[in-house]
Amino acid sequence: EKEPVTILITGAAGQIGYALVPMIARGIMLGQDQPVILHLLDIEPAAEALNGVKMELIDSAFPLLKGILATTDVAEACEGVDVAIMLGGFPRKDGMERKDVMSKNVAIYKAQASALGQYASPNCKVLVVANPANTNALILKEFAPSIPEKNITCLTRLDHNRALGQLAERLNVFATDVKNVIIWGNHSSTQYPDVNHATVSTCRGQKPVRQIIADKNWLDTEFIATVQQRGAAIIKARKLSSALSAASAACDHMRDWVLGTRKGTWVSMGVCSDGSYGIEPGLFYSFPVTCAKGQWSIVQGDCAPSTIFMWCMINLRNFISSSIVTMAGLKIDEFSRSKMDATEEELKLERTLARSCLNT
Ligand code: NAX
Repeated sequence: EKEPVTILITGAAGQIGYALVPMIARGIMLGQDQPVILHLLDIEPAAEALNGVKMELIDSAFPLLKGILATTDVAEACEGVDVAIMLGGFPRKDGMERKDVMSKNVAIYKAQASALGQYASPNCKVLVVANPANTNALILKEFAPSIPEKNITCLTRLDHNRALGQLAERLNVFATDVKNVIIWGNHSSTQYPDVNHATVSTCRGQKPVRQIIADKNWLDTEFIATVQQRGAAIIKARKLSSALSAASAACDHMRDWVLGTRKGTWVSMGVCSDGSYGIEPGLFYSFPVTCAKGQWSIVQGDCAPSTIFMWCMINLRNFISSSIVTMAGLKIDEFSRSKMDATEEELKLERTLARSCLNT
């Protein structure tokens, strides 16, 4: 039998936590042959509810579950963890300013980064789910310098899966028949769900989605807006935000990262930009990635000289300002470029706001 993997879940008494812990304990995240130990962290006001979750885990007698720690002590929770799923955060309440929410979360992520850096296993893989997810990941990176930058990611897989779901519904096929959509940028309403490289399997093989869905207008407007606004639509319907789909996406994200993506398939992950596609290095931005041997890499795609030339022209600005020069990636048209830039701008603004919160 394999050695157990220790997994930290922060905000474990919350609604995503309640959906996520049984999925992990059933082997959906790391595989049916992988025993796990769960470290559940929440804050003092949620301590009793957290203990209730622990009681239910005991009552489930999960064969793969080799240990449960439920605590409100951050240091204890981070001790020896191999994987950290960060669900804990301060929710936006009515009447709260954006800056107030940011300031609360920046403080939380700064403190938890230090604890992870100090107590987690040196190669711990981190997934930030709590909003603002990309910026929380950025803060975590800045305050946990001992954790390799490539080990810190944020969740945009839910948006990716939502895009697959919308296309599958429209085409009346299974979600598994559609692949290679891309979520670019921020996990917010400025994200850009891109179908330009997506394909659908038909009886005549894989066909581009753009070839099968002739209604360009639907793809360029309604589809994008539906994916961007899906979180709000769920809140309207359920009177609660997405939980089971978020938990499922977190499992997909970690499973693909640890066990690898399928050949010919990429997924979307929020990762620290290396300058690919002209996105400012250091920003946490969602890119198409493939994973192998526990490492993700940004999809670089075709490198025809004309593509490289076009890419250089578009990204002249970043070419000059960045010391990192990467190869040209997937072909990006003007429509996509402007949407990718807009979501990058929002991330820069969030970073400025987060840093100003740290200084006050
Ligand atoms: P809940 O409010 O149900 O749960 C959050 C939990 O975090 C609570 O139990 C709270 O006590 C705890 N918490 C607060 N401060 C903490 C701290 N300092 N340390 C540890 N725990 C702390 O929210 P839930 O619906 O579970 O959502 C969790 C987070 O995911 C939210 O920030 C939410 O905005 C975010 N989401 C992100 C998504 C994504 O795709 N990236 C999608 C779903 C979700 O909206």
